[in-house]
Amino acid sequence: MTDTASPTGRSAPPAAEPRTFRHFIAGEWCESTSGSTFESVNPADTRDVIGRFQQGTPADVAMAVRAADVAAGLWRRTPAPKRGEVMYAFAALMAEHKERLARAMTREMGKVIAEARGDVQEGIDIAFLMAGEGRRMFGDTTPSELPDKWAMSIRQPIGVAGIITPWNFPMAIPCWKMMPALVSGNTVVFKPSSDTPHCATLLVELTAEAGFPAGTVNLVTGAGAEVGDAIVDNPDVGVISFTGSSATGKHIATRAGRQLKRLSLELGGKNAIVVMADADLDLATDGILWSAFGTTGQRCTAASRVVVERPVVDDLLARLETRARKLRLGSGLDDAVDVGPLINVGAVDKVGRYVEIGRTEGELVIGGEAARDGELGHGHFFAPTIFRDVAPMDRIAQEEIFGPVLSVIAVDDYPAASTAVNQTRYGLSSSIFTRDANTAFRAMRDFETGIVYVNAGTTGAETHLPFGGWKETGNGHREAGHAALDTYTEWKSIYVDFSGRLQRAQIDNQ
Ligand code: UN1
Repeated sequence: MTDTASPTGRSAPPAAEPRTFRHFIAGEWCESTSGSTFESVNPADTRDVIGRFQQGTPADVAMAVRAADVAAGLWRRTPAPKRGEVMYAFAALMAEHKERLARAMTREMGKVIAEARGDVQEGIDIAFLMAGEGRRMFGDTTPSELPDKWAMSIRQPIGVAGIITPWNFPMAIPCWKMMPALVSGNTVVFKPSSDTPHCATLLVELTAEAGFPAGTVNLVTGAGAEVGDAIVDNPDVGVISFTGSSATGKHIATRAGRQLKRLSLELGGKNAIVVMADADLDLATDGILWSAFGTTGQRCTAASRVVVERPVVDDLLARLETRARKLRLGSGLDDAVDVGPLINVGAVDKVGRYVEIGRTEGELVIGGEAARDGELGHGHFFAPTIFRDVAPMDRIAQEEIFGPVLSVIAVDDYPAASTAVNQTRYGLSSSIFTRDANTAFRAMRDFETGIVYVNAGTTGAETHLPFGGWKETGNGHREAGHAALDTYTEWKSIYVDFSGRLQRAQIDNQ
């Protein structure tokens, strides 16, 4: 594990000359047919170049899919408990290397180190969960309607899974997708975001070390228009899983739809926290700040709306403002830092544009600009921002900003709060702070989101429950939990007739 001559240079100290990393295809680290590379830089300090990565091409994708297709023949016949054992080894390796992986993640993606550890842990959790799935993967055995006949259903792998992942959870999300795909007997072609190719490379190194056979996990880095589209279009890729923007999700869905391809999408969110007048306001303040400004607001599950009963608006806002002023921005490797950078300059521009829109819609309470003082000037920092007096249909309350911008919406009562929560085209996560059990149960029933929290913020999903959203947040699939297996398997229903005669269902037994 300390071999500095490893093909990807994983353990080398930061070098003056950035290293060049490679694709991983058919068990070999290899260069792109393009002959060109791109850089990954530290968003907290763009002078820090993490490495150069292969600018992948459709030809690279074709090779990776071929390798995955060949490997799929053997892998699907490897007993699922054996596949689970390899996954268990991978999970254990991730746990062993948790700190190294977390530090690399903070350097490349920017989230503060405690959160990066959480991201790695989420990968470990799903790997252990799915390792165990190798010994479950339950189907049903059920009585036949006919005598002397057996009926059962089993799951079977689809073949090659195309895994296209974002930068905001650069280890957890690839693991959420690759682990269920692999344990159910599929092989993988993995294209990570071009903002976090190093995190992806580190993960793939560990899959190889854990013993996933050559060709079961293939990594191709590069642009969505080149690599992503080629994966989606390749007829030998049977299932695609994508997490990212709604715009890209619709683009992928259109292409995949032409081939009637299985597709799991995890897209935008505009998640709301409701604060009832009877709530514990200190607890609500903790939950709101963590959900809105943790990961610099760059979670699909981040809270970007607070819907609050009018009598406590001023009290809640005073607490939020006081606490938000104390949040420290900086490099996430510094333990004292609360909020890291945005991912890139495009994100700073986008958040800035929404703040300008917000100034015309609500009243700015705090923040509202990029943070460029001193060392921060080398990175993509943006001050935590709160708007008040926002109306439910205002643009800043409707459109996904994916940054540290929170809109506070005042309402008269629970029905108005519930309506506001649901007045969005997204439906990932929601939460309510209340001390009234009846109100809590109404929210659990009424909120149109895939995840509902009571007396907690909108983030913090655990890997053994289904993860995903309603409406335009997705297309009906779920990640995590055993629900994830539905994305990566085909059901096969099997009938065995041991009567020795022709038995006609729905006819002979009537
Ligand atoms: C995401 O932002 O896409 O619930 C994933 C959470 C994390 C996962 C977020 N466990 O916030």
